[in-house]
Amino acid sequence: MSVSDLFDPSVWVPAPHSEAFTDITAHRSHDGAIARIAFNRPEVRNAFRPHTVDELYAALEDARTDPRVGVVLLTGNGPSAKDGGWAFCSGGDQRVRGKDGYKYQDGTADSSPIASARAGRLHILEVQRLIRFMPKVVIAVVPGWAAGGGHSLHVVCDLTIASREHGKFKQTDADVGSFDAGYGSAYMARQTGQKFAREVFFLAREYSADRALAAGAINASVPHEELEATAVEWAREILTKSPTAIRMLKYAFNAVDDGLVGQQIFAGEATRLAYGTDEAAEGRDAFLGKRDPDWSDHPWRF
Ligand code: S0N
Repeated sequence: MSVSDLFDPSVWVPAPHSEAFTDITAHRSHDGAIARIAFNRPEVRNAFRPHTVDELYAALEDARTDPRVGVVLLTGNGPSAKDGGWAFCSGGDQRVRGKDGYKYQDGTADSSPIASARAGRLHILEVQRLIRFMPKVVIAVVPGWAAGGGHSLHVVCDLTIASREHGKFKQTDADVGSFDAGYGSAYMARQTGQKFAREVFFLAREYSADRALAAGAINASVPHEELEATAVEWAREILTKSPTAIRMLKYAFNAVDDGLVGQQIFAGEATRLAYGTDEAAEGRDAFLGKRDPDWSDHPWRF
């Protein structure tokens, strides 16, 4: 079934557990190596409500833990049946934004314990962290507007490929009294430099895909009709590489901006690699054998 005008049904099959999704779609390539996850609310420029974020998190977590998946394409279905407009994502659904955050519309009474426990959650930030920390390459595939929290999502993805004709970038946060003071802004400044990032946030202007490319904010601007095919091509190229090398490189790129969490994640991977050495096995075996370890086969390398 075609879920979007750019979706090629010959490339994709439904992802496991995806049947119940209402606000997103989730697919896998036939060999399972590429995940395609798409916002599916084109009538509101793919804005996310809390339920959308829950589904997005579940689909990304599924891709993270699926050993076949090496690359995730995050995109937006379209165009809008209303006016033909295209969007990657326009951020938080302003229609359900209350005084203390975005509200679920599942009929739960505001006075219930669950409603008060989840009030004020901005759990799109949990999605950002999942994208940031998953040891797989996440590519933002931008067929139209990337605005507000949707702009932040493209910033946090590892790579961004946009439609030359319809890809548009705009950080509306300050227009609507919202601010992504984390990855959306500070990490963007790392990518493009402070001056351009401050301009994007302070003026909330609209930027074309070509302008974003020139600013170093995205990786490629390609003809609209070729957008998803190009993303699949990039994914296939990445999939020819060593999974461990890609994993270590992603964590190395992250570490410099992620403080002790970045160091912890990179260090965990280093420990995991070290566990595979004879030297580490000697330490374990000596403990289990109640003897002193013999490091004589393991020189102090320089
Ligand atoms: C995307 C824009 C620029 C597109 O303009 P265009 O093409 O002129 O279309 P419109 O006619 O404006 O829109 C078509 C229909 O879609 C509805 N709509 C669009 N965006 C939203 C939205 N975000 N929420 C609800 N509805 C939306 C329009 O209303 C219209 O509907 P109809 O046809 O019925 O009139 C333009 O639409 C635009 O500027 N959209 C708003 C963008 C925005 O301000 N988003 C919110 C920004 N803030 C967040 O996302 C905060 C949440 C968040 O993610 C966060 C929170 C804390 C920390 C970090 C973050 C983070 O940023 O990640």
